[in-house]
Amino acid sequence: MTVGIELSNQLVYSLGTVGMFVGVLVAAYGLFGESPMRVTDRSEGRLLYGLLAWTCGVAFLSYFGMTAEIGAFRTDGNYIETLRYVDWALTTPALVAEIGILAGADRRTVAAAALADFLMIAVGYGASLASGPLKWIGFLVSTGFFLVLAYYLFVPFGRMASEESFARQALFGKVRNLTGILWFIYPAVWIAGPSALSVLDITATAAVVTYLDVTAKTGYTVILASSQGMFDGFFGAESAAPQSPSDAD
Ligand code: RET
Repeated sequence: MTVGIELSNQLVYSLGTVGMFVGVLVAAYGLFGESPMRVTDRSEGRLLYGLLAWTCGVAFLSYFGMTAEIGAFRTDGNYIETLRYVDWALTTPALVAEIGILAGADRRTVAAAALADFLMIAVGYGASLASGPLKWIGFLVSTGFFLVLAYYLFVPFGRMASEESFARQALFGKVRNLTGILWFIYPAVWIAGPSALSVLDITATAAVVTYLDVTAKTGYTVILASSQGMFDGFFGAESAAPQSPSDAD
């Protein structure tokens, strides 16, 4: 079925595919290579890179599929990308879990935050398909789950992270703030775009969401990798942080 996608939409999604591929490469190198682990021990570092490889890998496939116009359809004047929601449902809980692991949170708390995230996406998808008042009720319920998630990120995770090492607290702060701030743009774009008011057209929405997604996934992966020391030495020896007092002289 053709849905009338213009070339520029496909261009946007191809750029997204490339952006996610960069994330896959960085995460795979962290997972399988001999990259340093400055902030975590090796087994936990591998777990974090593994979750990011999954996150960027699923998004890579999803963007590839969206470039090929798979799973997109129109209802009631709305335009829905099914692959996008499948990607988000499978990967955003992994990003949330990763922040919880960095905070040193217990499993129950991490699972509760990841569940709130999953429900936010699932109900959001339902709201995209619905029309009339049901759409707005769905939007409000999804936003409610989002606020629960934000509470977990800033309150229990923040409290638990304060007992961790300084390097870990710094990394936790970076990815938590990236997530906490960037993710608030998604519901605003959802309202403005073709899922609801259609003030933004399909291509403009695709461009904004692709930019947000690549930052939330590949950007996140690069932040983790750079804090762990993967890029030390790439930009000259002087930018490499000293490992121990004996390395400093
Ligand atoms: C929806 C619609 C309804 C209300 C809310 C939403 C939130 C979505 C978010 C998505 C984050 C996606 C990420 C993807 C990375 O690739 C579902 C748009 C609150 C926060 C980070």
